[in-house]
Amino acid sequence: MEQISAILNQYSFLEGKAFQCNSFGSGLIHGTFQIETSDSKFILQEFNNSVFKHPERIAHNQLLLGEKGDVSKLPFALPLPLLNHSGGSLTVHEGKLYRLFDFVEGETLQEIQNSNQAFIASKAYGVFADWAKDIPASDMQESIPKFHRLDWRFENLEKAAMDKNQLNQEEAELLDFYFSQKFLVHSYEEFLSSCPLRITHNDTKINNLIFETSLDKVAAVIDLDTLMGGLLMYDFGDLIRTVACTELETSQNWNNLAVRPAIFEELLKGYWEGVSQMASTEEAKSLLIAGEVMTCIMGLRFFTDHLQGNIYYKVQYPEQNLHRAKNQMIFLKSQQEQRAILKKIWQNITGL
Ligand code: GN1
Ligand code: MG
Repeated sequence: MEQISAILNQYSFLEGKAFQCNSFGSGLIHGTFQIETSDSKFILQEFNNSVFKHPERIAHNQLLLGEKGDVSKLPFALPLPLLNHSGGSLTVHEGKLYRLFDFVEGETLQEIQNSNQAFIASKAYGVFADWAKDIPASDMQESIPKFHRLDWRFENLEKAAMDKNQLNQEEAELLDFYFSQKFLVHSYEEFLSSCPLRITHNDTKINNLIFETSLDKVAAVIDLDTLMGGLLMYDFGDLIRTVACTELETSQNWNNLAVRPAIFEELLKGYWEGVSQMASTEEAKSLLIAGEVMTCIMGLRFFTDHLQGNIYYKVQYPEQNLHRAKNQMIFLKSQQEQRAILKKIWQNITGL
């Protein structure tokens, strides 16, 4: 408590105030606490700087967003870190870094419960991209370098596979599959050169939204650590990857793992409502392969981590990253098998 008090005292509006502190949520990266005073609530985060090695870049990006964008024009909250005495968003205490946010009331979901939630979730991220379109993305710094570069993730798998002498049959099958995706890397590279750099969230999972308690409206877009310059396809693609699949990314229910075209449709309708005014034709086209690109990226990352001995992702059992990579492989295949159906939906919505 004394520690927390010393941190909170670095914020003028909390100086000397009585408070209660409880650990909060299920986040795996940062330590999270809820702070309650007599009249307000806050979230205090202990920042994990071994995962995010460039906290100053994150702080820079978020400050830029707050300065150049008018957050009050968004139909939901975008909780940016509050500023301490020295005007900084990162507070240092005994060698550790902390951030403080206003608390947003509401609920988080790990999975959607109905298709309208897919629509509103996706629309929120689309509206966010449109809102941020006038902030120069090139002024943003890379909080995690090359984060969604499919070409780089592909090369990393090539290297990891080369360093490993022997692969078992399952690993060899997966490697063949991922190597067969070179064509997808080429399509990605074409879009990378033809699409403008935008401000993207880059981690658009459903649980990075806070819904109002009624669960039919987005109250806030959170987790802005990976916010930086990116392609629209990254944000839309990660929504497809995490919301349009019949199974979670940890599932081993291989036979029931497929894309849900009806959910793809809701996601695209929602995202398109947000971005249709700003998106170029090339960007609109990129949305059709966005899900494949992001699924492939995550498959490559999981598989590379498996070959390297699980150094990045936490695993509950040794083969978990292999299984995650297999899950993403099956989901990617499903999207590619159903591309014609998805394309029809895409044509109807975008009019292209
Ligand atoms: C990581 O930590 P979390 O769950 O928010 C990863 C994302 C992946 C996700 C897969 C910084 O996100 O890119 O999509 O795992 N974030 C980072 O579950 O690597
Ligand atoms: Mg996150």
